[in-house]
Amino acid sequence: IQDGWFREKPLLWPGQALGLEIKKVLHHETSKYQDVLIFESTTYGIVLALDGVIQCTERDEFSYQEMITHLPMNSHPNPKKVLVIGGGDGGVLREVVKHESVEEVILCEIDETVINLSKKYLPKMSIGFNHPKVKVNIGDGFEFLKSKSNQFDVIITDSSDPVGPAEPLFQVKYFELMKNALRPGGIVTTQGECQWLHLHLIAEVQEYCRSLFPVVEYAYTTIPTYPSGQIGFILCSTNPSYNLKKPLRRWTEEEEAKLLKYYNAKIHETAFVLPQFTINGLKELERE
Ligand code: AAT
Repeated sequence: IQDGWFREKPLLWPGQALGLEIKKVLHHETSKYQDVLIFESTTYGIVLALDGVIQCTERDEFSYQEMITHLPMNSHPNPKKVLVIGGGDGGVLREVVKHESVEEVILCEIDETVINLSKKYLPKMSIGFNHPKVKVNIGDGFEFLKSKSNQFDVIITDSSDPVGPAEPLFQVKYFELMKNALRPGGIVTTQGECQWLHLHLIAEVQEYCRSLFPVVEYAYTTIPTYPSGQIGFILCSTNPSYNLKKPLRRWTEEEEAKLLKYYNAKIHETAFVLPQFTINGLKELERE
């Protein structure tokens, strides 16, 4: 925070940093796990930042939360049990319960402070916690998964970046644990960082996903307040016949207009179409 502006701490994207003008700091503390800042911005509504990195803003959160949820959910024929790792603001929960097939959704967030502050300052996202199908577990997602097998149809890892508490969530062992926790035909999706900045990381994660899952795909969305205005998703399926690039289930256009602000069946398909520098870069890195 300097001269009334918030500036991101660019550990994973050196040389660039997004700035947002602050109207008012609402809360700032160091929790057991991370530095937690909530402020009102002049143009993006309320903002949550962890360890100096923006996690969500009221103005553009729907792009990320809808895409990370509906890409896997609409690729699954009948998702009943869903697990969300991270996601302490509640936005992904809000999206998951839009699917009527869902019987139970468990959220495992490491930092209770994020949940409590989101309930106080981010009501449009934390509304997700109020749904009767939702159960909350406070703890490390990696540890939580160790005791789970054959339980979930969809697992969504809505995690922060791989520095700090989310570091284990980008390791191969974590993907093995997720695979083991899936029921037959299950799908996992994880926050997949940014093509402009992290091709190395994307290539590495994709490579070990391919050693575990028969189907691995990369999709992305646009979002002004994440680094370089884009964030990706890595989707993996245990069923080799699934085509994650096409929604298996879809809402009608009227339902889309009512329920959604970013996702629709058409954008589901285009989200997997990658620019040539990404295709070339990933191929080159795979050869290394
Ligand atoms: N929907 C908001 C987007 C996020 S929030 C990521 C959440 O993951 C945080 O609340 C954080 O406390 C939680 N988290 C981090 N590590 C773990 C862990 N090991 N187990 C469970 N939860 C964890 C992501 C924004 C992406 C930002 C891109 N630059």
